[in-house]
Amino acid sequence: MTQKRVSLTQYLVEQQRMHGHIPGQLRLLIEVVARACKRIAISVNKGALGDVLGTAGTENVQGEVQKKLDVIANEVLIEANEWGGHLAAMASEEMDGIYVVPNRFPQGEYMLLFDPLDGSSNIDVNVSIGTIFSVLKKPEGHTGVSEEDFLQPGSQQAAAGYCIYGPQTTLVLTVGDGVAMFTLDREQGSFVLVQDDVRIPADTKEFAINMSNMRHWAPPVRRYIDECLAGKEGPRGKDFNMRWVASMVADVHRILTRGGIFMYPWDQREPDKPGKLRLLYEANPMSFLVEQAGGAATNGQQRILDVKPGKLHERVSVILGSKNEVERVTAYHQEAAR
Ligand code: P6P
Repeated sequence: MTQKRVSLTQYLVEQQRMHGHIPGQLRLLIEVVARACKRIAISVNKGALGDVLGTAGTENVQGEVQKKLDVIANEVLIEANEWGGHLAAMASEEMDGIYVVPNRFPQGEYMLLFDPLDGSSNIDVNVSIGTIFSVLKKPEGHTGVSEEDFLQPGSQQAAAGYCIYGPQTTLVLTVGDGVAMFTLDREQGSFVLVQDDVRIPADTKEFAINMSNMRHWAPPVRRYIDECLAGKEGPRGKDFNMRWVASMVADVHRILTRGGIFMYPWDQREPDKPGKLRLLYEANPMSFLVEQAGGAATNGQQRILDVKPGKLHERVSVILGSKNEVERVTAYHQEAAR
């Protein structure tokens, strides 16, 4: 007798009944985001057949060339979420400022942040990419909504997740009560629970970093990677494997699935930039997921979820994954700072 599969909707309703973590507006928000991800998956899966590859001929706020799918994914998320009455505003890697829900729609108490399609450099070469999203509550007592309302530390997130468009289309979600994974059943057209209570092993033998930047790293990162490369004969006494998909969603999904450490650290190429990845809609949601799965996430100095954002598109150095490894790298940074 095959086990009865639990849909995303049933999971959310049962979580609300058991734990009360998921008020109606938040459940609606999660289901609308999941539906938007299904729409995005359809475009992603068409590739060249859907005339969605290549660049859009525009640049985003980061000065990066936008891929057609970046723009499509952003529009899908805006259109899917703006009418529901659950949101006050949205923020996206692809938009300079916040998107306030138009007056023709009711305003809600939540704010949605997203990287609509992370890993864009992989789109044209058919490597897994994903949508990353983060949910904050609008601060109490504020009439209207402003960019300032978004500048909350990641510890304030009400929910976070991503949808990875790979061999499977899988939605990974936390509302602060562990991490669950839902794979899209294309015949039913719905996300189905495939793993509940995801756990990251505290130790690992696998690191993920872009090795081509080695000469630019700060000493603590260099020390950690050198020790991994020294293998059994070195101070770690074990051999390590390396992975780098150059798609954060794919690298994080591997770590949630089998452990590992992911690093995109500060490097001296642009010393004023704390790191490449964005705090609010990449590092914070991924850090929330990783911590909820028993892992750790720091910027080398402090817990990423404690970082107080100064601006919407702020960047941060990211070290996340298996707890003991993240703590080791962070300790190396703290030793170097002393
Ligand atoms: P690099 C994708 O563009 C991204 O923002 C992350 O998904 C990924 O981890 C990183 O950049 C890859 O950067 O410098 O290795 O291409």
